[in-house]
Amino acid sequence: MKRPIELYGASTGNCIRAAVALEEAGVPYVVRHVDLRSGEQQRSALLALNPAGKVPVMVDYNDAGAPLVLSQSNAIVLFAAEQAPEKLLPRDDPAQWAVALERFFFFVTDVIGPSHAAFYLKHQQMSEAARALESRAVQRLNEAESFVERSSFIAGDQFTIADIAAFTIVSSMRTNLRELPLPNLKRWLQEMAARSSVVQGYRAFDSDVA
Ligand SMILES: N[C@@H](CCC(=O)N[C@@H](CS)C(=O)NCC(=O)O)C(=O)O
Repeated sequence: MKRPIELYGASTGNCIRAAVALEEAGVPYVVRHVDLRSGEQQRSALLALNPAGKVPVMVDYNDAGAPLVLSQSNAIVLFAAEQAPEKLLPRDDPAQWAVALERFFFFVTDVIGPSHAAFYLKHQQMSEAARALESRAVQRLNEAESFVERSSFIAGDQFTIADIAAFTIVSSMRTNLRELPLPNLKRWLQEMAARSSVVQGYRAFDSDVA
């Protein structure tokens, strides 16, 4: 019998994003909790899988020999999209496929990247640089309002990997957005929060088995 996919992680945006994608694709997985506060990510068992000592880490014990180990949340999202063709990434229309990828990378590189760098700088006591990067990320989120002005989802009328990349980061930045007039992005955020894969993805790290 095939061993289920293992998802090492904790209740953080990057890990939840990976869990939401597996949930949405209907891929069975088992959660392996990593206690970041006690530094479990630096212990040998996790370092053997990801020498960077970070989570999420996904291990797929497929039949093809060596297990597949992925240690980037967004690679796990793309992996999940491959497991459920059409569900997370439209394939029939090349233009829709390209827009979904473009918006996925918009969030990965223009919002998640700067926002994580800002978090790092803050912890390095570089508050001014952190604020500059944070406001850059918020500025990009203002642009995302137009994505959902005329459609239900970030890349059109279908839920895609772009919604997954967007959700955890928009959700974690919602206090920065409170005063901003972004009615469509806020409506989208509420709808995403109620989506079953999102609810399950958030719960994944509350118990041992998802
Ligand atoms: N680019 C990676 C970032 C992974 C990352 O920064 N993980 C954080 C939790 S969200 C972590 O493991 N932090 C623990 C540490 O750095 O010691 C991804 O998207 O998966």
